[in-house]
Amino acid sequence: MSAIPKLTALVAAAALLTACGGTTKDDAKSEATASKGNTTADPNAPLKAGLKIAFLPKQINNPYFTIANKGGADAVTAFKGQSKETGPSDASASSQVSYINTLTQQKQDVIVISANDANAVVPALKNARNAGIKVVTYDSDAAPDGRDVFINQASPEDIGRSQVKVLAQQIGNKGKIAILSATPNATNQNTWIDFMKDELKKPEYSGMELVKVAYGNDDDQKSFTETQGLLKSYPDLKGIISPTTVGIAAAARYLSGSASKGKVALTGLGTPNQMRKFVKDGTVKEFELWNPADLGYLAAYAGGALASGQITGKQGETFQAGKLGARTVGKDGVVVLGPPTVFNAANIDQFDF
Ligand code: RAM
Repeated sequence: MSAIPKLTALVAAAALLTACGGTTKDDAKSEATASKGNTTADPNAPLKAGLKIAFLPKQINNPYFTIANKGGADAVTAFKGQSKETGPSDASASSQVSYINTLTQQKQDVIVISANDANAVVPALKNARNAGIKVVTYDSDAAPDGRDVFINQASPEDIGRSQVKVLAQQIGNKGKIAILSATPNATNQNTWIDFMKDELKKPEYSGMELVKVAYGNDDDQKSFTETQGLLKSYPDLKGIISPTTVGIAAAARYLSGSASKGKVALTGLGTPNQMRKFVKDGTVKEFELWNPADLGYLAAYAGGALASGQITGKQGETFQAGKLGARTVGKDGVVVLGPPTVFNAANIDQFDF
């Protein structure tokens, strides 16, 4: 039951399609089908042992991804595969392409990627899929033809709207606010920000004005400087939403050492371990996050299920995700982890990640 003949057949099929001139939409569709192996899901297929699963985060030096990929590695160990993590040190749009190409050459069975850009990674991911590699996006999606399934942390609508609600409560629904995001291309942050903007259109927020979306590029220093810049440009700023763990930690560090501490509200998405001291010193009242380890764990099991033929990425298929139980593939190949946790002074000490 070697994977090699299968792979060779797939590569040959892909080559045939390319030879036929895959330029139209229909051709593109059949290429996608070819890369999915044209198989039917068999939920009872055993999870293969020895699968090679590679995690490719937005960037490697981000504590959020360190936690997520540790969760992923634990899952891979549990089903007797081999995992590794590789990736760029910056989260710029095309920084992941060369890593995808290397993983393809290495004949990994699964690439689990948080895309820095929805489109820039797609040609390389398509090559990987045509070589028989299963692609799971997690955290930040790529365009659907670049992947088999997307493991979404939580409902993007809930993530976006709830952060506006939390901030509004803290500032009495009044005043200038800003968003400190990750990179301008980040699919996940941009989706959440669209929902924030939509939420802000509601009459109860008519007294609030979004004055700027700043980008800290998920770089600690840049996020710190951008926060400083926001307060300089808008001295009457009342609040900041930072939907990135790197951004919120840097913004909190800036605020906690400035005259704005306790005066400018800050919320967003952060890890409890990075944010604990800023909750304790009164800089931050409340923020949210899912457990990144569970996200990586679920992504690993989805990769294992794809590579074992348990699922193909179609809506309605189900697979077992270890301690997270049975999971179902939803619309557009999306699997949702679950609702995030809200952290504040009352509960933050119960969490260690
Ligand atoms: C940062 C990254 C990641 C995002 C979290 C909330 O670590 O931008 O993509 O999901 O924040």
